[in-house]
Amino acid sequence: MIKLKADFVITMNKNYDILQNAEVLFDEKIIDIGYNLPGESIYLGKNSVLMPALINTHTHLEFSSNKTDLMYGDFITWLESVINKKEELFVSCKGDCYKRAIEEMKKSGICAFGEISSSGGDLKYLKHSPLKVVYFNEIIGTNPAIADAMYQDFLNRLNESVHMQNKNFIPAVSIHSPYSVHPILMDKIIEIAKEKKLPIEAHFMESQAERRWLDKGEGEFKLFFDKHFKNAKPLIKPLEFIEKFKNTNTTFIHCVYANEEELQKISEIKASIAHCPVSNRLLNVGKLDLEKVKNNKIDYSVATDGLSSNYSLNLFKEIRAALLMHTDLHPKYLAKDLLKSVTINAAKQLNLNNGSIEKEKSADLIALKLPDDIDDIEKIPIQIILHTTEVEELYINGKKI
Ligand code: MCF
Ligand code: FE
Repeated sequence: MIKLKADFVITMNKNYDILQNAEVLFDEKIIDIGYNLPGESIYLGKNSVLMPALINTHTHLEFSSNKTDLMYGDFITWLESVINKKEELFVSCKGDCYKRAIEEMKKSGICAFGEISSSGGDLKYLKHSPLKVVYFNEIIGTNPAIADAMYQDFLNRLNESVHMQNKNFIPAVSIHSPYSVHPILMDKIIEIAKEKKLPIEAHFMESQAERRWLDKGEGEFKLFFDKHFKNAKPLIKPLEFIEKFKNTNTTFIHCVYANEEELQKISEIKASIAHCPVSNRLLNVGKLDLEKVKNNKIDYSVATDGLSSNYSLNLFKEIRAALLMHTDLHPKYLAKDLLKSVTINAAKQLNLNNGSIEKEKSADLIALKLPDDIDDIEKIPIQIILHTTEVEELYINGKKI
């Protein structure tokens, strides 16, 4: 049993309680939070903060060897560069490359991440990860002639990951996007997810090109599809796509171009959104309208996406970018929301029993220091985001990492 005492304990409970000079008692799970709890306490020091560890809901670690290979600035140009460089990047990401990616996340206080696996090549490097992994086996493919083969390959990868399942490694599924997966494949995979209660992630309405293609079969995606697959047509309407995920735990990634009707549908089926602001900026697709997301009562997480569209997997850097980018929102309240987005909201999306400091939750915690004294707890969220890049301590399942 360990008892930590901090100047500020951010619980991330429903009331967003921040307790001063409080203690947290835990073993693998959180036993109690409060004052004068039994046993010797370890004081985390002046201006210390103890809070739930962060959760990065959406990564693509297979691309972690990318630094200068991919082309930023335009979505379709980026996609072409991914198609050209993917194999090369995957081959060059081996043990050390995964270790570095995980190390960077760990330093920024991440205890768990959602990994989109397109090849399964990452499994052997991630199955013994020190961080919790929710492993999303990705399906991609619109060509009915090879749909069976794609499905079989997907099933093999999924089964392998299901065999690895333990409390820190959780299998899941990902349908790449409405423009890149055949509806027949979507249905089969959603059925499996329902049956096995697996979380789902799907990229959705990331670019203007995707919007035009799905609405009208026009635009840059038409040129892209004409070049790669002759006579392609959009295979599904965006609303129909969302509707398919009813009665599942689905997170739609990006949603920059989702319209009001689609956001309402996402809300209605109780799905959620992952927002990747740096990725959206680098692929130059604009930014998610967080105000509309909130008005529709949709929970969102903030995630880094992969090094395929980011320079870093550090989640504090990501929420700092979000804080600075969303100039239409009040920074004090946005900061509060952003901390929620990478803890309790993210935990819900990944089906994890963490993300808040409450009894019976996994003891996944971080300790960090504010740069100076704070006279009003209202100031804490924004100051944490402005001044934290790496954390002082990370506990996962009650063990210091
Ligand atoms: O989220 C970003 C941008 N949107 C779509 N896909 C990806 C992202 N980062 C990596 N990807 C992967 C995706 O999982 O790139 C491939 C897929 O395997 C694109 S389709 C050739
Ligand atoms: Fe992504």
